[in-house]
Amino acid sequence: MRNDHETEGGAGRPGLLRGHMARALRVARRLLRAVDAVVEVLDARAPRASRYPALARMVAGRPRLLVLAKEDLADPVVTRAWLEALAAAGERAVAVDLREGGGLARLRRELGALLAERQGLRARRLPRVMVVGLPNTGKSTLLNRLAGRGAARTGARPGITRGEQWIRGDGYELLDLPGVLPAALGNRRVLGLLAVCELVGPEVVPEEEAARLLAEWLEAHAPALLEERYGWQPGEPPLEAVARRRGALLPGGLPDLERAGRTLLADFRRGRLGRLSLEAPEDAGPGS
Ligand SMILES: Nc1nc2c(ncn2[C@@H]2O[C@H](COP(=O)(O)OP(=O)(O)OP(=O)(O)O)[C@@H](O)[C@H]2O)c(=O)[nH]1
Ligand SMILES: [Mg+2]
Repeated sequence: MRNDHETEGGAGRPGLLRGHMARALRVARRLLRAVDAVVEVLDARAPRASRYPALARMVAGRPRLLVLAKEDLADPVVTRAWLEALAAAGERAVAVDLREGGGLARLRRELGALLAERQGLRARRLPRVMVVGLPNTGKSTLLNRLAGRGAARTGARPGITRGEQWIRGDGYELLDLPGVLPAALGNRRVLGLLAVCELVGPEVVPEEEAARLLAEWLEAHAPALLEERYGWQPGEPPLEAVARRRGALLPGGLPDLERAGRTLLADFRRGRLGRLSLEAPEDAGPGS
């Protein structure tokens, strides 16, 4: 599967990573040999954009399970299509709602099957599983779910986990790592999608840019939603409709597009716009 971090090159230049992320990549690389399986956590709303090729390449050849987290926020029909496309590409993949626990039984089964393929570790020690992925995808929440307790710190913004931590789970040892950002920062559109999903923060993509991208996406893919929720009329800039409907006005009555943008992003991120997927497997590129 094509991944557009690659198209503009340079992914994996550690010089551009922040300190704890560069460290996380080094730790992941070093511990890769010591783990029996790798769980790669993606965002179900943007499974292509949220897959980081440097990580994918690094773990290539290791028993691997892809987890499409935040399934509760994604379009279920599109998620099913992703799971089928990934299966057809020979990947093990499951979709989970880590808030409510949906899909966890399946995830446990898949992980068990993956570990059962590993030979020679039975009875000698607990299997070790490394959890990798972009910031804020839900890695620590997943670990807590698997461990059955709140052993790892989680939070609603990228960059919560700062160092590696082994956690004893239900029959596994789990390694939590900080999220690692694409270093290339090359493809603005991919980054924009990540920002809309809050996998990268405003220091990487300004909120205004993320809001503009989301507004354009909604206009192209879900105009009825804009009409219904914000009274948007075709031809009108969506953020103006949001501003008007929410009373986000500047002195003089002009629409406050910055505030409208923040509102729109918050509505999307909290699932108030319904379950939306920004990328479908058949799209030529991320979010197109
Ligand atoms: N709606 C929804 N929210 C989720 C899900 N999984 C995780 N979250 C939320 O996403 C946010 C990030 O979760 P974390 O587990 O801290 O993410 P992380 O990947 O460990 O993040 P870093 O440590 O910053 O790399 C938290 O607010 C979680 O509650 C999910 O399946 N559905
Ligand atoms: Mg974490």
